[in-house]
Formats: sequence, C-alpha cells, structure tokens
Amino acid sequence: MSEQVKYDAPTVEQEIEVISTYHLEEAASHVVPKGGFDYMAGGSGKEFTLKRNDSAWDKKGILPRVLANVENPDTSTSIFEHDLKVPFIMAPIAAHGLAHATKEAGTARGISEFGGTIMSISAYSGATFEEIDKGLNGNPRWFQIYMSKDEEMNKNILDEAKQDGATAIILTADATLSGNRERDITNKFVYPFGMPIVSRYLTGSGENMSLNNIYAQSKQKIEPSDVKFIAEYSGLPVFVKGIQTPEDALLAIGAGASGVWVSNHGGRQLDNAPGSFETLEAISKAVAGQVPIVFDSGVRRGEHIFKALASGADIIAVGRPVLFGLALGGYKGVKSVLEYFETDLKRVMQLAGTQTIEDVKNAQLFDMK
Ligand code: FMN
Repeated sequence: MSEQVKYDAPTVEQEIEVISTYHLEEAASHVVPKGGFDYMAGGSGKEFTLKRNDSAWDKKGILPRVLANVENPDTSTSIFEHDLKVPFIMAPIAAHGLAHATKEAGTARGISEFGGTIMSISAYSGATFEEIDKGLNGNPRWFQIYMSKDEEMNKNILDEAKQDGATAIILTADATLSGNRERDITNKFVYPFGMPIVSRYLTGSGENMSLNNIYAQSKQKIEPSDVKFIAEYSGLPVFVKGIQTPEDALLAIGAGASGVWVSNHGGRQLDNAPGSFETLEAISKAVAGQVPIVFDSGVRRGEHIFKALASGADIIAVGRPVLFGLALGGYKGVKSVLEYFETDLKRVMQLAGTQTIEDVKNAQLFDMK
C-alpha cells in the first residue's frame, strides 16, 4: 500500500509576507509534495465541516466602538501559570515534517523566537521531545496525548512528557478513529517518517503507516475515567480536546478536566458537524467560567480571534496557518505567521475600541442572521 518511497519536504528558511493566511495555503500547495499537502489541508468526507469552520465566522459581526480612548491595544493574557504576550497558542499537529525538513523543531524555534506563547506537542510528532526542546529553548509546552490501549505505556508517555517540561496535558477525544479523509485515500497517503513518541505502542515506527492504521492501534474507547487517570497520574491540568457540546464540556469537568478545548479537529473528523465557532457560545454559557476554554478550528484572522474571545474562549489555538508558514519559510515562516496574527489582532482591537483582552471578552457581537 505504501506509495511514498521518498518525500522531499521543503527546506527553505525565510521570512514570509503574510497578506492573509488564506494565501498561505495556496502558496504551500506549490512547495509541499501533494500527499503531504492534502493531508495537511484536507478534511473528512465532503469537507462540509472544514468549509463551515470558515463560513461560521460570518454569523457574528464585530461592532466598532468609537470615542473609546484606545491606543496600542494590549494583547497580553494568562492561562494557569503562564503569562502570554498574545491570546493564541499553537494547536497540536502531527507530522510537521510533511511541511518542512526541520519538523516540529522548526516550529518550536519559530515559536520561541516569537516568544510569549505555548507550543502544543502532538503525540504523533515526527520529532523527539529532545529535538523539539532544542527549538523551544525553554518556552512553555503542553503535551497532547493519543492514548495507548496499554495503561503502562500511557504512564511512560506521561512520565516523558512531564520530564520534558509539559505544564498541561491535552486529551484529544474526537479522534478515536480517523475521519474519512478522501484525499488521503486517493493519494494512498502514508507517513514518510516515524512517530518516536508513540512508536512504542505501534506495530511499526509509524513510517509507511496510514493514519487509519495508527488510530486503530491507539486507544479507541475514551471515557471520563481516562480524564481522571491522566489528571491523577500526571498531576497536571488536563484539557479535553474535541468538545462540541455543553453536555460533553460538563462531563469533562466532572471527570476532573481543568480546561475545555472546543474544536472539531479542523473538520478532519466527523463531517457534517457544525462550524466549531457555532458551538462555542452555548458551551461557554454551560462552563460558566469554571475552567478556561481553548478554542480552535478555522482561525485565520485577527477578527476570528476577537470573535472567539468575545464568545467565551480564553485562549485560541492556531493550526494550519502555522504549518503553512513552516512549509514556506521554516522557523522564520512560523514567526512571520505568529507576527501576522498579533498585528492583525491589535488592529482589530483598536478599530473595535478595545484596549485589553478583558475588553474583547466583554465585547458584544452583532447577530448577523
Ligand atoms: N489534533 C490533535 O489533537 N492531535 C494531532 O496530532 C493533530 N494533528 C493534526 C494534523 C494536521 C495536519 C491538522 C491540520 C490538524 C491536526 N490536529 C490534531 C487538529 C488541530 O489540533 C486543530 O484542532 C486544527 O488544526 C484546527 O483547525 P484549523 O487548523 O483549520 O484552524
């Protein structure tokens, strides 16, 4: 079944001009091998949810407040023990080596050079903790776990993540098997390199394996007791990622989650789910400030960050745009994308008349329906 004998990931390191992150996808499609590009950009099924993650933003408008006495808005915020320069962090993403030869270490370096944010390390990373650590250069990191069916292996992985300095664990609960990724099936996509963090529980290293195969070998029956186990064993705050309903948010909190991560996995799992942004407000009302909410899926502009914060999110996670930045410019490209989001958010905050992130959270959005 394996198709990709050789995979030529981009190697260029350069700052990139980000007019909008939408342009980055098109540009990346010219430098990333097709199988890798489709894996990164694609969604599941007819890609309804992938597209809906974008159109969902149109449902709410931002009301510009004037005479607001705002200058040089302050984008800083905090979560748990971390003071952040911006209210956005890196989402956990597998196999950055598809985008760039420096793999997750390149992303990590871009993040550390930008500073003041958090990298989420995927269990399906193509780089080791040590390699990523060098790039991160002391910057904070959270670890996202795909569990093994074997509890001892889960303990080992959590031990390693803690040793590496993870300050929170993200339990991804919406990917107990792969969504129907039609692009990957058409391309006969298999990972061109291994996954050192989880290879201990796979029948191979991950190299030449399909996502379907890897998910099938990971733990599929995820339930509240898994949240409790991770929280108790690691002693770290646990986010449950993939929450799309108020009921599941409360279930996660009841099981010991210290945070709720609203996401539909970038439209890569259950197709025909609503846009992630459409689910946020009801979840935030149900959570009612008990724990912080991280939001992702479809964030491409400063306006999106603003709307998610104003709808109850505390922190926003960015995914594909950073990966496309990595493809186009290595660590420098990652930094350029993060700088774009910071600049764009500041502009939106100024024009909306909001000086601080607290002001953004209190802003009233306009119902466009
Ligand atoms: N989420 C995880 O929890 N673990 C993963 O290993 C993971 N791998 C991903 C790989 C790719 C190429 C992409 C695009 C997403 C992946 N995600 C993973 C989902 C992201 O964490 C995040 O939910 C998604 O990228 C948000 O959608 P957006 O990038 O379109 O904004």
